[in-house]
Amino acid sequence: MTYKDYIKWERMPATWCPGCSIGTIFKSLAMTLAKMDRRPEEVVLVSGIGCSGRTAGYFAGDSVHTTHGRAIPVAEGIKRANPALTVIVFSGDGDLVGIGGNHFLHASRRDIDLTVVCVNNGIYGMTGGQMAPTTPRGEKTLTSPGGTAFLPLNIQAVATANPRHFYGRCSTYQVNHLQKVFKEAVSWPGFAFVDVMGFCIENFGRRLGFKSGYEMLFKLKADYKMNPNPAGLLAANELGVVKHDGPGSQA
Ligand SMILES: Cc1ncc(C[n+]2csc(CCOP(=O)(O)OP(=O)(O)O)c2C)c(N)n1
Ligand SMILES: [Mg+2]
Repeated sequence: MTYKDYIKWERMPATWCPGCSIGTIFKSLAMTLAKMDRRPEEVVLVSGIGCSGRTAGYFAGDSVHTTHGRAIPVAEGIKRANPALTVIVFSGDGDLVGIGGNHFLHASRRDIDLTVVCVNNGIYGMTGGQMAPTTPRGEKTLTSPGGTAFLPLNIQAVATANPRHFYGRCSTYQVNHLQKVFKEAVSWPGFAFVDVMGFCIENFGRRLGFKSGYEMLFKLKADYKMNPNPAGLLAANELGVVKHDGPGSQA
């Protein structure tokens, strides 16, 4: 198995803009699955709507491209119907914690055995770069030209509110760490949320003054530090894993 076995090459090139972070994140997931020797037919990939949601169409195994915000409940249905499958949700921040936020709350509360990969580019990318619940305060977007007034949703706090939890924060820059956390999340027997700091050059970065995706990648390098052993929660600028494998909500 190599990462190439998980990608529908006949559909390439992808619709993603040059310099987008989604391809790196998808390739990292494919590399992880190859290393874990999970064959494509053992995996189902479920996406919502958005640029990140297009991934379902490029996965060379069974996949579902659901409606906006509904990837998690569809994935739960698949997992319940066939618990032997590895079910992975791969979608955007707007999709998973904006419109789909209620499903995130309750699937994590019920500790459904899913891996959720959230491409966190801080924006509604596909629709032109509107402010999302993940947009950092003060940043200019299509719908907040003077800078957003609001703090972003604390995804880590929501994910770790449950006694049993797995929350990973990764970045598109640190791909070895990203693959390590993907492996841990896929192996975790319960709800695992991986918040991947990505970026959108065309509908967000240019408005902020970046000239290329490459520049945004190096901003991620500068902004985030690795914390291999967090004592409690990760600080806002830290990458790592926060997990607790105590009794789940069903125990
Ligand atoms: C019910 C519904 N509401 C709104 C939309 C319009 N819409 C399409 S994609 C999207 C945002 C996607 O943002 P995100 O999930 O962050 O993905 P990205 O494009 O940034 O990867 C929205 C609001 C829709 N398709 N369906
Ligand atoms: Mg987004």
